[in-house]
Amino acid sequence: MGKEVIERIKELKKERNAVILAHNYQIGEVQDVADFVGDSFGLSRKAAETDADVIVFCGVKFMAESAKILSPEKTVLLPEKEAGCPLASMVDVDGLKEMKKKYPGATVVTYVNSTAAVKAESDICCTSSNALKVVESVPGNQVLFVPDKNLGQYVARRTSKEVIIWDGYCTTHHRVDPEEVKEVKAAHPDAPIVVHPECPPEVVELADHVDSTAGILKYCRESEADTIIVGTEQGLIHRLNKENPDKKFFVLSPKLICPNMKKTNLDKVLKSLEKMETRVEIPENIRTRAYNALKKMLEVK
Ligand code: CIZ
Repeated sequence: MGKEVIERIKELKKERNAVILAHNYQIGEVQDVADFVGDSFGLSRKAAETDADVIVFCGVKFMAESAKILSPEKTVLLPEKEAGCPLASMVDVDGLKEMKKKYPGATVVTYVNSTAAVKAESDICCTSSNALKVVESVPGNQVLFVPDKNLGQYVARRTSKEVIIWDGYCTTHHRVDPEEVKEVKAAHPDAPIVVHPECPPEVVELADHVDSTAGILKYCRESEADTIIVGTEQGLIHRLNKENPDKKFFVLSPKLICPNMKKTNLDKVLKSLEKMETRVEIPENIRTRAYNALKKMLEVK
């Protein structure tokens, strides 16, 4: 059954001239069938460089939107239409407009983990790896950082700018408790702990390294340690194990499972290609403004 589904996905992928993207947090078998595995913005950029007509984005909705923002001429499909992101839902355009009125001098820096509509209302986007650099690059001393408060805190503690932080959080990373980190440290005293900046600041402070998923992959590749504790969604462990067969990886907490990321499976990928569903569409006036905010981020040196 599994093999048949994979074969059918491969056939249809050719027929449709499609490229399959899987986020680092997807289940292993979905990662294994994908053309590219990575973070949401990196994947969107890779897909834009291909001559594919169709992008199947195995991830959550805001990620598929990012692919559409960069590739408006391609059909972008989200295999599981209910795969949302609680963090992205914690800010809407009206709320953001209110905050902009309250802080008219602030530059709005929005994490890519946000809807296209919110990106369109922003001055510039950032990822979890370039957030500090982006904040430092913008003119003026006041920044409104949207929507992740933990990434916002991470930046605020490392910049002299005034950072007004939106009260959003990733419901998966935010659950990690500093007590768990202390317990894991005691159990594996020689293993470095690397965490995502969406974790609470008290967890970040206890870590040996803080980085995006791409940064965690690099750290683990280059580390001389044979055992590493990883504080991000557990889907990343699949890729870490594949790329580093001689090392051992443990997820920092059993709570690090994103239910939305686990909604996509091979059957849904196949159905998506068969029925060409669910198409992600963005009104052009929103797409171009969101594109500008992403483009500005790319111009930061
Ligand atoms: O944008 C992404 O892919 C996310 C959510 C995290 C990361 O650090 O790659």
